Amino acid sequence: MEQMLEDLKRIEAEAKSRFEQVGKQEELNELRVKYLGKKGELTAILKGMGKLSGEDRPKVGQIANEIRQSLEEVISAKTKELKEAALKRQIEEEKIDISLAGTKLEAGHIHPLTRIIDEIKEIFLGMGYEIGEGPEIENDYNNFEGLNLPKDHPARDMQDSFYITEDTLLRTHTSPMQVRTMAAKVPEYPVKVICPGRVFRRDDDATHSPMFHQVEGLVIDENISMADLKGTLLKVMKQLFGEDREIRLRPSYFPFTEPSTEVDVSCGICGGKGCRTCSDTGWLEILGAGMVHPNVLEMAGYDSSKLQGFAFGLGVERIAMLKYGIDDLRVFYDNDIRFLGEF
Ligand code: 2NM
Repeated sequence: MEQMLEDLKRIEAEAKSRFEQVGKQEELNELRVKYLGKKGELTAILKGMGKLSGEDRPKVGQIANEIRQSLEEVISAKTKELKEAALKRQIEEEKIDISLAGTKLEAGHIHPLTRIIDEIKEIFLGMGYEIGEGPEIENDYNNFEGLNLPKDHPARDMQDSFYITEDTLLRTHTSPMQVRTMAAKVPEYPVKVICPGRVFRRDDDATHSPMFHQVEGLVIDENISMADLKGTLLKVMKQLFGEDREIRLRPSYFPFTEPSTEVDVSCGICGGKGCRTCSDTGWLEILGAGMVHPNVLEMAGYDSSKLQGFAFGLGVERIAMLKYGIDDLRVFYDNDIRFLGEF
C-alpha cells in the first residue's frame, strides 16, 4: 500500500506540473488521456488495488479519487486559462487600426484622346457650331466622289483604305460626315459644323495608326473668305494651346478645297525660336484647310456662285502628341494604365 500511495503522489505531482506547462488545448487533452484516461497511469494503479487488503482498499480508493478530482480541477482551470489567452490573442490580432490607409479604389478617367476631342467640341460649340455625326462604314460617294475625288483620282492612293465591297469602305477621313451634313441641309444655310470621329487608313508606324481620330470643320455661308478661315483657326489654336500661340498658313493641295493651305502653330516649347520639337523651324504642322471647292458645293446642291465655304481637318492623335510631348502614337491604344494614368 505504501508503494501504491507513493506512486499516486508521484503521478499527481508529475501530472500537475505537466498540466501547468501546457500551452495548447490539444496538448492538455493528450495529457489528460495519458494520466486520467481508461488506459492512463492513474487507472493502471487503481487496477492493482485488488491486491490490497480490504482495509487499505477504500483508503487508497479515496486518495485516488481525491487526486483525480484535483487533477480535473487543474485541467479545467488550465482549459479556462487557455481559452481566455486564445480569446485575448484573437482580440489583439483582429484589432482594426483605423489610422491605416484604406484600400485605394482607382477612379477611371477620360482617355487623353477623348479629352482633346471634348476640348475641341467645347471650343466650337462656343462659336455656334453644331456637332455632325455619321457611320464609320461609308460608301464611295460620301468618302470620295462627293469630295471631288473621282474614281481614278491619284489622291485616292494617299488614303488607301479598307474596302468591304467595291462601293463600301471604312471611311478614310471624317469628311463624309460633312457631305452628309450638306445633303441633309441643302438648300438651307449657313452650315457651321464640326465632325469628330474615327477614321481608317492602311498605315502603321510610330506616327501612323490604321485607326486614328480626326475633327473636321465646315462653314458655308455668303461672303465667306480665307480671312474667316484664318481668324477662326487662330482663335481655336489659342484656346487649345494657349493665348501666346500664333499661326501661319502655307500653300498646299487638297482635292476638296481650292485654294488649300497647311496651318502651322508656333512651337510652344521654344516660343518660335527653334528647337528639337519643331525641327528648328519654330512652327508645328497642325492641320489642313482651305476654301471648299466649288465642285463640292455644287455636288451637294449649293449654288457656288452665291455661297462660299471654308473647311479644315486635324488629326487628334497628332494634337495630343504635340500637346503632351509624346513621340509614339501607339501608346494611345495599348491600354497601359501606367501611360494612361499620367493624364
Ligand atoms: C482637310 C483639309 C481641307 C475638308 C473639306 C471638307 C468638305 F466636306 F467640305 F469638303 N471636309 N473637310 C477638308 C479640307 C479637310 O483635312 C486635312
